[in-house]
Amino acid sequence: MNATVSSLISGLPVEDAPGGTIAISNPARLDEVVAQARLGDASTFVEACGSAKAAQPAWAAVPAPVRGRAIQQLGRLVEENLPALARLLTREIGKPLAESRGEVQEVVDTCDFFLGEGRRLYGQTVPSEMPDKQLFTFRVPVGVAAIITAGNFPVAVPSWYLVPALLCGNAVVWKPAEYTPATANAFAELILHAGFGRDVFQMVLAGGDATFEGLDLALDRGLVDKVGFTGSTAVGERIGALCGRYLQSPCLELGGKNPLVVMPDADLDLAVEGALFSGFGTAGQRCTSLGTAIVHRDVHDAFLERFTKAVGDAPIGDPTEDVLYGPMISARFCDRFEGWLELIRDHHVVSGSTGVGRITTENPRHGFVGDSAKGLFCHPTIVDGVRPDDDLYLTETFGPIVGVATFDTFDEAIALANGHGYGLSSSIYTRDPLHVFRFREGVSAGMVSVNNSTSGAEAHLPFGGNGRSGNGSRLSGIWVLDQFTRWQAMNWDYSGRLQKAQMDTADVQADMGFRLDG
Ligand code: UN1
Repeated sequence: MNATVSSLISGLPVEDAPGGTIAISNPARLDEVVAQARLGDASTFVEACGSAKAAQPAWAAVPAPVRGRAIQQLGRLVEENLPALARLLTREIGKPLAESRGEVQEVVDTCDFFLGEGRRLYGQTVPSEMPDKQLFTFRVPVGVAAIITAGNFPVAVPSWYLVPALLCGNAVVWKPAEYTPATANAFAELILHAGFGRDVFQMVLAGGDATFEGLDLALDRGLVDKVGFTGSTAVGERIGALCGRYLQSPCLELGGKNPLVVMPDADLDLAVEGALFSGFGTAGQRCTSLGTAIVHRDVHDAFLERFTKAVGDAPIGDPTEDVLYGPMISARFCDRFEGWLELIRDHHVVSGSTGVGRITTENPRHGFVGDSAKGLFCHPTIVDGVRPDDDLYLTETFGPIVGVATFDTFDEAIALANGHGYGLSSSIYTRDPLHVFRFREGVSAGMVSVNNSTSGAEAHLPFGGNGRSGNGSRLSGIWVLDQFTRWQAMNWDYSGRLQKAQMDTADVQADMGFRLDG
């Protein structure tokens, strides 16, 4: 298949391409074009927001349980199409098939959670301080949500926004990553077949600059009420500043430099397994990927030896085979990763593969699965001797590279876990509950794993970070409802009189001078 895909405004493909046309290659076989994408521009984005704005009130008027039914149908459609969507995802971004299936399953899980929320979406009844008066709270949809997502999780992470946003009665404009248009198009088709109105869901394919310009215009015209963004910290800062000008607080899910602390009492084999999965799964291109393993001096050498062996032995290559990881997502990711390898300094000790950088015929990887010359494959790299003043310690390096730092005291471990300023995910390997709770209290991350890797969040726990990882917003589970609804407070006075709060309120008389004998 070599489809041409376009923005979908009110369910119809946009035929022109003011933002140009790009060809997306399979990163594991660069000579295979997966799709041609026609890109829109700022006005495409604004048009989509306008259509969504017009459609939103009618969608909000649909009873929430009925909206939940559309979510249910979407979940079933995604489930029925799971193998095809996973195969496409693997072709477009090179994620190993097992991971791609897991990612599509995450969409199903998200739908399964929110279909029931359509029958809850609870507000509260609250007692009034006066008689014959009742207080209530209601969740009210925000309006139009503009959702801008990255391509490393081209369906799971978008579903974390789109599913609850739609369930809550919002209309949505989705701008997927421009390097995953085929997967985005397939997901959009499933959404459009699930029973939502055609105007309630819009998809815009566009480059970053055009999207930013379109977002600014749409905000200025009052066509966007909420922005959701998953991507880099640098872009998140710009989006946060833009939304702030319009008195909006976006939902920002940004980068990470996720620590994995190995205590001297840890099960070292388990810690190595966790470090392997979270450091190198998805070729390290997850926001939850392991950044630095922070290892107690007493077990450092044993950990490093086992980790180096595990990484050295891991099968890497063709993502349709049983591999730890496949290619980089695209040439852009590959080039950027090669740049980050320059952060390795003389005091570092490198291990994990038979080379560093691109895997090529001249720079081969022992045991490579398939033909490395066909795609954008990179060696896994372990960098030991990482220090808190290293650029490598401070920088999110989106790719297959893991730093290793050493500590002596628990306080040093906490300082290393937090010192880079990100705060997304974190992990500790220990058998001591005291260490677990001290770590949870001390670490600045929004997510903490105990004897588990930094990645692999389940779809119904709050997902999000602090510091450079986000603005405190949380996705998933019941917590994301606060992103896509606003609380409306109502009071109803049926006394037939004007009862003034705080002034006309009855009091109780206590004998405050009373004392017990003795
Ligand atoms: C991301 O990298 O943007 O927890 C999200 C995980 C996945 C989601 C990662 N379920 O690793």
